[in-house]
Amino acid sequence: MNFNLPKIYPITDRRITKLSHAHQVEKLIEGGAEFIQLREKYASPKDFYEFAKQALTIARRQNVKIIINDRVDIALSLKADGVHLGQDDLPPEHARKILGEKSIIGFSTHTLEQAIAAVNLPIDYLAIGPVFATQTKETPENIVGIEGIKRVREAIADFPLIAIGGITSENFLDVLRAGANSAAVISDLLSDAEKITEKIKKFLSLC
Ligand code: TZP
Ligand code: MG
Repeated sequence: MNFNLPKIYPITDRRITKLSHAHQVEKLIEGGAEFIQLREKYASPKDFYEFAKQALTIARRQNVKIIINDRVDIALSLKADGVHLGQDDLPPEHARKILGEKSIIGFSTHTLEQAIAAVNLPIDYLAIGPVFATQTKETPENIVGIEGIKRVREAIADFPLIAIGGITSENFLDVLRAGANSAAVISDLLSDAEKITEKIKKFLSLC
């Protein structure tokens, strides 16, 4: 792994914040974020490209890494730091061919079996979730719980593992203690657009 995976991995959401990705990135960086995913489920690829371009301009000034959700084409054309793919997206081996060795590729898994299979893919980290109930994903898979994180950690040795889904500053440390290297968070960081910076500082103060 040629990058540092911070313990908190914020993911942007325009529906929750009513803010542009760039503005969210600005607020998250102000609070100490170093590694941010841009997640855009509703805009056209054309608009997502423009949103991501603006967000990247801000992130690059601060040396913050930007991962693009779903869209290998956008990550490639903007030279983003990487891409995050789900089970139904372009498979990681094809994304790797397109993006090259230096790009960061993350991959979502929702069961122990998927996580075990994922460690053989050309990816830099895997995500397991949803750990807890979440309102953010439109059709969430079954909850894996803290026990699910522990089982995945036992099965994958020291492979970089991100937990996602329903993570808050209240359960964050339990998630890390269960074996996740990092927690990806949307709603608990973003639900009050005025407090994004404050909220990420709170997470970081717990690490
Ligand atoms: N994948 C699994 S759960 C989830 C995604 C994208 C949503 C996480 O959002 P929140 O608001 O942190 O539960
Ligand atoms: Mg996806």
